[in-house]
Amino acid sequence: MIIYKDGNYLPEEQARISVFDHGFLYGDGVFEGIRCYNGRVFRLKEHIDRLYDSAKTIDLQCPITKEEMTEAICETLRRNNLTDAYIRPIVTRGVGDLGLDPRKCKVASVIIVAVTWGAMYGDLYEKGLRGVTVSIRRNPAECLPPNVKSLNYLNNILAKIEANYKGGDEAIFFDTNGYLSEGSGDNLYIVKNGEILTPPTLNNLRGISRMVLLEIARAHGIPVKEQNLGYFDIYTADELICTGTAAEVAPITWVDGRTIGSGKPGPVTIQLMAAFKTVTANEGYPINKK
Ligand code: PXG
Repeated sequence: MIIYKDGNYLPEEQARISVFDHGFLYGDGVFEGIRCYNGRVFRLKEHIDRLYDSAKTIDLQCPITKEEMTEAICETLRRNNLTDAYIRPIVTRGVGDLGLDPRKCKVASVIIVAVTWGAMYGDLYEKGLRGVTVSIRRNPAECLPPNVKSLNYLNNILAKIEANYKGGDEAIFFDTNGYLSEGSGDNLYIVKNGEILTPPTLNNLRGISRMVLLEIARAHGIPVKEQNLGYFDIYTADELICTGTAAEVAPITWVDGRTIGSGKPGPVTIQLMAAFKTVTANEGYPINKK
């Protein structure tokens, strides 16, 4: 495996970070998760824009331009002979001392890892996932905005741990006001009476797959509303859907012991899963420019 690090393409064993990197010491950094389908990187510009917006929010200067980042991502895929892959660009604060002051870190570090990663949930796309509403709340925007895709994922990991021991495939987060937020690594939607309802993005990550799902829904004439939702809306939904770059589009058919809708992936979910597949198979930034 070849890994990009700070301008070099290195074998995995040589791609090392310092124990004084604040990404490691404090989770001080940002990242993206991107997929490449059939030699084309899906929504690459949107992912790179979000990476730089995450960095800007935490006052982190990415040492390479967006154009250089685009090229480094494509070159990492080419050097690994990958045409279908999951790509993880990471920007860390860089090497400092044991104090948390980021001014001690003179240059940020950029790492890009690309791996083969098929459908994340296996046969659950047909069976449906088990969702668990967790007691831990999503970080509020006034503390750490969920819009920042930071290297500090402990909030999400605590949710995942709780879902794991309660027998779920994915956690369902609420915010500190009791409104539906998102999953540990995906955005959530309910289908009710033929409409798609999803929370506004102040309390969750502005998912790129979310943007795509809403575009597809509108193109198929399915009405979409962004509004605050609660437990009641989850339990009484006709269908429940989650989306993410890793998860793609997946049905949730069980939550906290309640069957959602028919207990099987519903018609709107099935339609959107198929449409999402078509879009990902046909769009994207080509890694080999002619
Ligand atoms: N919310 C959160 C908190 C995420 O981390 C999404 C929503 C979906 O966003 P995109 O842009 O991918 O549609 C994410 C994405 C995993 C995993 O293992 C998931 C993500 C990142 C890293 C790992 O499930 N996240």
